[in-house]
Amino acid sequence: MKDLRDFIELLRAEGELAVIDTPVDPVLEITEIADRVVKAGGPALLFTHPKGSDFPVLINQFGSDRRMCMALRAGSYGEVADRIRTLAAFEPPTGAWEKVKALGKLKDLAGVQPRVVKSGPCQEVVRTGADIDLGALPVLKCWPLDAGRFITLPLVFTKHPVTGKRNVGMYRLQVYDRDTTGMHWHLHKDGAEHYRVAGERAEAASGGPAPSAAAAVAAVGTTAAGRMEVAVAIGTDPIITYAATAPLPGPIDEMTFAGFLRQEAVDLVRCKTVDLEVPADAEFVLEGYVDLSERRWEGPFGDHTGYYSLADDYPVLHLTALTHRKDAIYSTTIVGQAPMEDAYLGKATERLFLPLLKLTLPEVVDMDLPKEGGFHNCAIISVDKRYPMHARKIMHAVWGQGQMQFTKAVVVVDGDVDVHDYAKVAWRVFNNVDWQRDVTIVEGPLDVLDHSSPHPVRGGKIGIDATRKWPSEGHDREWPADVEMSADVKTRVDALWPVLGLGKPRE
Ligand SMILES: Cc1cc2nc3c(=O)[nH]c(=O)nc-3n(C[C@H](O)[C@H](O)[C@H](O)COP(=O)(O)O)c2cc1C
Ligand SMILES: [Mn+2]
Repeated sequence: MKDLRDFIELLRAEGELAVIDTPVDPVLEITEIADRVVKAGGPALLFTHPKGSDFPVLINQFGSDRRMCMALRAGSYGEVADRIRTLAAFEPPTGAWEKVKALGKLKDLAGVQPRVVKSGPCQEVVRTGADIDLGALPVLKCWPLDAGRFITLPLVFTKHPVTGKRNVGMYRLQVYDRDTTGMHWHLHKDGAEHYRVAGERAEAASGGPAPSAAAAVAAVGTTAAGRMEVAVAIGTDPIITYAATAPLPGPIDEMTFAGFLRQEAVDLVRCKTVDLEVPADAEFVLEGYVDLSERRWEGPFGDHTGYYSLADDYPVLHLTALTHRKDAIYSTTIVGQAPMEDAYLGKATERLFLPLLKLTLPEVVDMDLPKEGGFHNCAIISVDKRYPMHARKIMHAVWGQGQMQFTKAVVVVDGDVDVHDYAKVAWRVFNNVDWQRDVTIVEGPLDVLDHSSPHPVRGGKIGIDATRKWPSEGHDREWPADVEMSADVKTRVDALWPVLGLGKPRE
């Protein structure tokens, strides 16, 4: 499997695809259909006749655990997490057998760096100048109060203006006209950081505020005219699409991560009008630039919090080329009230990044990021508690950890609690917490999408310590035991059960 159409064929063969030939409007109608289907656990949808466009629309490709795992080439999230854990273990080989195993790990990493190839199907059709028309694409208007049509599953490629390192992030694009869109990279994201550094350098070059040391180095991906180049791929191998959503540390190339995940290097092709490379097998590619001083009103947009994200000023992407396959398929998603398709992308991240979190926090047993909290509003974390106030340490570590910094509520439970069983978590929280002693409220950065704080991008966060309290934590009273039946009685009743006439035994 190397591209989106291979995945579509796999979905078809596995009974995971419904093809809809009836003409359907990308304005609101596809949303209503896809919303009903994802909430019912239904298949991926291929609309062959979206109204107003010759290109078919694929939606809900990731919309179940099974399809998400198919995209990851794995039987379960755990399989992928295991590969990441072994890779991250850094254990020096000891015996001969260990050395052989270490070689296997190295092989895992060799050959996963992206390679640049001469040509690719994403450039079968090249449109420039007046031939560029985003209106030809079946871009969805997702929700009634959306400001317009939004490209919702784009892979945005930029290079760091100083280091030249590539970043790929998924940032939605509001279509303004034939050849301009919004560029909704949030303040904290890597694309926005590239843009910030490029702006700083342009200011220094034009004799503005004090030039930074960085400005002395030749610029990468920026032109003299105060622009930063951007390329956008739409419709790729789903593992590449997933990689663009993954919360990797800035310097790590999402395309190398994708290569590692699929155990095969990603083929990239040079863009036609900008100095960037994009997946050779993509369905569509937008090439262009953002002006370093231009901003335009973006949004509102029905977002994955289940609310409309508020309109704000964002950079503008100007297209210099639109390239695509001859029979390109437009790949998209909708977000809104959970569960939606992105819940499965989020679940994959929760599972795949747990082993990486455990590298610095080995006492963490498990974590659950409820989709109802949009993955950044709540984290439930179980911990093998080793010293007084350990739960507080976990809270602060989470608030200092990459995109987990946005977590508005961190709930810490003991290591024997199943964090995915919300009823059990609620039982522990409602009974174990002294609301005066066990709560920590802090202030810090918030996700751009938060609407609850009186100020944008900063506000309050809560940590709840729902672990059993120890005398060394100032809890001098006895801590009661869980009410549970003893194992020998359970075994006796198991044996008795068939003759009691009470139906199927309890799980
Ligand atoms: C469907 C979908 C849409 C997203 N839209 C945006 C967006 O518009 N702006 C944004 O900053 N992040 C958005 N994200 C989240 C980012 O893709 C995610 O934080 C990613 O890690 C960013 O990459 P980066 O760390 O390289 O900046 C979206 C994620 C998904 C799954
Ligand atoms: Mn990144």
